[in-house]
Amino acid sequence: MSKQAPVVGWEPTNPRTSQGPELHQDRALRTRALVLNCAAEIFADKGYRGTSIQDVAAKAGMTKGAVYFHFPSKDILTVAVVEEHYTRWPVMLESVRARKLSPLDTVVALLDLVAEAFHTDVVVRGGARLQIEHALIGLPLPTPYVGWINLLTQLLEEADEAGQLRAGVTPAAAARAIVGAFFGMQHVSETVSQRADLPARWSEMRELLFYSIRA
Ligand code: LUB
Repeated sequence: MSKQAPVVGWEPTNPRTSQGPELHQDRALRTRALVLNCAAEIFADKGYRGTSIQDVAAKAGMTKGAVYFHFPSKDILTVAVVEEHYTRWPVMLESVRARKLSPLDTVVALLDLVAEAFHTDVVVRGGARLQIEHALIGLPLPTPYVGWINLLTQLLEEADEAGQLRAGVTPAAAARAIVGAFFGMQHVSETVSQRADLPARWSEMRELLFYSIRA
């Protein structure tokens, strides 16, 4: 973990990678998003080592030079994909919060969305794989997991206050267990089935996890 930045949360840690030149131009923004998505898809399938700027350019239908204009190096592109995957979580949290569910049901609904994103969203899949491969990457990545552990701790504390937790369940310990179990599950699913079995694995894990913490 030596190259991980000592920053907690979901904020970008490398402003340079988050703002390429000419972001005020719509077309530049769209092109940048296209490159990011193409890169995420290749990173998800082939990993950091198996991905070249040339592959990304070919997939995006542009020249290597055009890719380098937006992302001056492979590592800068890599960090941008990981940072992009962290932008997904606050959006999901907001949409679940709008449903005004109980605290514990909020946790379940949120993790359902995360599980779906691991199945369908190339940026989440690519970002998660790159986070596992962080030791290969020459720039710091955002600190993993801690943002989720903090958020789930807070939601489970609310659930505890609402009498929704089984006696003896500690919110912070449960939050760490959920994040570890969830991330481990998606990694195993990626390894054995390229995440094809992820919905089934999440559904069985959800039952087990919430059975053990629900009052
Ligand atoms: C989340 C990933 C992928 C954990 O929090 C993180 O750092 C995460 C790292 O790639 O998913 C989801 C419980």
